[in-house]
Amino acid sequence: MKIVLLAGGVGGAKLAEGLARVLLPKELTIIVNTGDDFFHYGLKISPDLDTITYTLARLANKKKGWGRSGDTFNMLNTLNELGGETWFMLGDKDLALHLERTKLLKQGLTLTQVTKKFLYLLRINQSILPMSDNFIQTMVNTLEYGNLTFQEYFVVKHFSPQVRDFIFTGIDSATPAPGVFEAIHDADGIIISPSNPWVSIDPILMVPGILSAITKKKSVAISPIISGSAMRGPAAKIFSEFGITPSAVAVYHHYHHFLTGFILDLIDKNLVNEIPIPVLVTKTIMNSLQDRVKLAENVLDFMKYL
Ligand code: FO1
Repeated sequence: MKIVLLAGGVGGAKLAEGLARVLLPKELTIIVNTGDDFFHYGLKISPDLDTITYTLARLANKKKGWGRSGDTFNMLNTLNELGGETWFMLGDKDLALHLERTKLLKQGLTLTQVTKKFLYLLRINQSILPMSDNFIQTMVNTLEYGNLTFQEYFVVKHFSPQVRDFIFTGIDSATPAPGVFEAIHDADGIIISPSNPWVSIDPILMVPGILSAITKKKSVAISPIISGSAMRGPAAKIFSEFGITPSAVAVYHHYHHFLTGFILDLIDKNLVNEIPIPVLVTKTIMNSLQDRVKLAENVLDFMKYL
């Protein structure tokens, strides 16, 4: 079964790992959000691409959900002694990847080509594609500070400011990365990972052409909100700030215009009747590798009958 997974940060990476254990490498393409990307010390940082790549390479720091396991922070500590910016914690091994990516981009490679090169070197056989090779940046318009970059909002301000709106700068003139349309066209199904609908999934859907391509396919979404709250991050808080009661039903409505099926956690099984399309009720909380594999298997079985 050929699957395209739309993924952002940690929630997407966990399901990607489960699917990678169940599907053949060529059956899984992951289209990754790049709205979190930013320049830091002149380096082009693509956090969600790195989280997914490190996870499939089994190099990810599972506890933090970003960066590499077993990394050291000598550069950062020295930067601190020099009075530098240390709010974005770059590990020494992680830094090497940002240095190499920035050099390759400056030489004229696209983000897709750079990602493909890293996948080859890390011996990852699944396809991981940025949503676009164009630079798209998620700006968060907040009540307290006006426009913040995503990283300023998420890391510096710990997503505490009140969100009024999101602006995905550069998205209107962006095109999907090479291979994105083909992967969606050839897929037997599309899975929307339990990532943040607002800042991880919406940017992917808003790249011109992607939503209409997905609408033609069978698609399912796993709710990132369970009994009204998110496992981590600001998803539930943002729903509230937009005046929407955070729940799995709110997530369904966020995607309802294209979804074929929806996946709810066992805790929310009482919400089934509020969702007018086929629903799978299963354990969606992924702590162990076994949880990730089991969820992947259950979602794929569910999709077979849609
Ligand atoms: N998130 C944090 O909350 N604090 C950090 O210091 C931090 C460093 C970091 C370094 C590399 C990287 O790839 C991601 C990093 N993240 C950090 C996560 C980052 O903010 C991403 O945007 C999240 O993945 C949100 O999707």
